[in-house]
Amino acid sequence: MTRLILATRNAGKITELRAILADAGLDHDLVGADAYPDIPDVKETGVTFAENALLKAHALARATGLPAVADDSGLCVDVLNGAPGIFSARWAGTHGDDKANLNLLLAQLSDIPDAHRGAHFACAAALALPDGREQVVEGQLRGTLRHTPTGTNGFGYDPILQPDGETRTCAELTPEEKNAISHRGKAFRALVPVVRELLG
Ligand code: ITT
Repeated sequence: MTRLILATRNAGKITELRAILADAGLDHDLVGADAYPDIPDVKETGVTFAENALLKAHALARATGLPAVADDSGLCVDVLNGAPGIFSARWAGTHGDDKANLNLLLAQLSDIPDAHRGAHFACAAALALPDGREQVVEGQLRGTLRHTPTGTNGFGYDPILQPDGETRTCAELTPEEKNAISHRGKAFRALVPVVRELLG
């Protein structure tokens, strides 16, 4: 069975990726980057989701000699011209402090009425092989930002994004419901045929 590295240290993402890839019928041996603790974190120096996803996937593929998939994702707010965007994980300063990031964003948008609270989650999913071959695909989930966080599922900004056509936030959806419509679900389902083509 071909081993495939999931190049992320975000536990919420690893859970989602395992479910999305298994549901899509990918029967590769999926291993999280946490299985390789000695490999240093890659600096996300790209200026697009796609560039950063490729940086992460290539770094892990080079370091392990195994094919790697990575995503770079974030929340893009219309009235902030797409911010926090690629800075979503460190919007309040500390990388991965989901609560501080969400609270800062809510404070910044406190005067913005519902009609102007449009936003989307974006995800670029990348596959990199040790020989340097690469592919990247993207997915989005459009919605509206709530004024107060609701729900306990998921991670990051899930408690404030209400997908279009839904009455609940992403954090009130079951994992299966979120994966079926999410930016990450769309991007990784599009990546599966690419993985099959390049890895067999
Ligand atoms: P890795 O780089 O190790 O994959 P990370 O958390 O740093 O983990 P990103 O750089 O891609 O990942 O940042 C993604 C951030 O965007 C994440 O921390 C959340 O704040 C937000 N985000 C992305 N997808 C999300 C989702 O499905 N639900 C809620 N927030 C999400």
